[in-house]
Amino acid sequence: MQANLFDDYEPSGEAIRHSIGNAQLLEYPQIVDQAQATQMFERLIADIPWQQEHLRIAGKLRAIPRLQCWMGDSASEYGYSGVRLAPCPWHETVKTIHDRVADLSGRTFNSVLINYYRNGQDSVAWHADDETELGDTPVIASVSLGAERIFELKQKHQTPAKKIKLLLRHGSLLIMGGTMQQHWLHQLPKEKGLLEARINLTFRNIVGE
Ligand SMILES: O=C(O)CCC(=O)C(=O)O
Ligand SMILES: [Mn+2]
Repeated sequence: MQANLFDDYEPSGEAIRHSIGNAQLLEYPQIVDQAQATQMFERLIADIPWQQEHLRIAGKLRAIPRLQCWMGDSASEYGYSGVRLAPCPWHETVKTIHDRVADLSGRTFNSVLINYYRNGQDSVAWHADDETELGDTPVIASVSLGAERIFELKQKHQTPAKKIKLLLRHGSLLIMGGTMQQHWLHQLPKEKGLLEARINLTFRNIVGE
């Protein structure tokens, strides 16, 4: 059992702690320098076996608005909204990013969902990363490469629901922890006119392996 990151761990000076009630967010604006982030971005675009996943909505199979790759230790099969993903083996660059995240957070992760947003028309809708295989209070470490995008958070059970917007920068890390996934939803909205691509890597731990 790893220590609770947010209770027992004092983040280094470069971290911004967002205190939002019972949920916890840590933001590291730059975990690798810009040139290295660009190199990583280009390598991942070229090397990752990107997949187009589909969801069944109202009886129709629809392509989700982004490409994805599920990567990790071989036992970390993962499912959401009826889609089951078998992991690809770790890519060297993803492992390098993982190790940087592990250094900063004091945690290791056995899997990562990688999203490729080709332009501002790609997005992810309101959801929480609350699948049972992630446990009750998952720590999700989210690394952004490429185009800056707005990331929105919204309270689940409050009226009016509090909403928070963050700008996710090239080479940044956002760590969501505590009861964040129980009490908040998050999304990456579409952005009109944006032509540049973005990659997001959400490192996760599948429990019970
Ligand atoms: O792209 C992002 O910043 C968020 C992705 C996300 O929420 C997810 O993959 O579950
Ligand atoms: Mn998510």
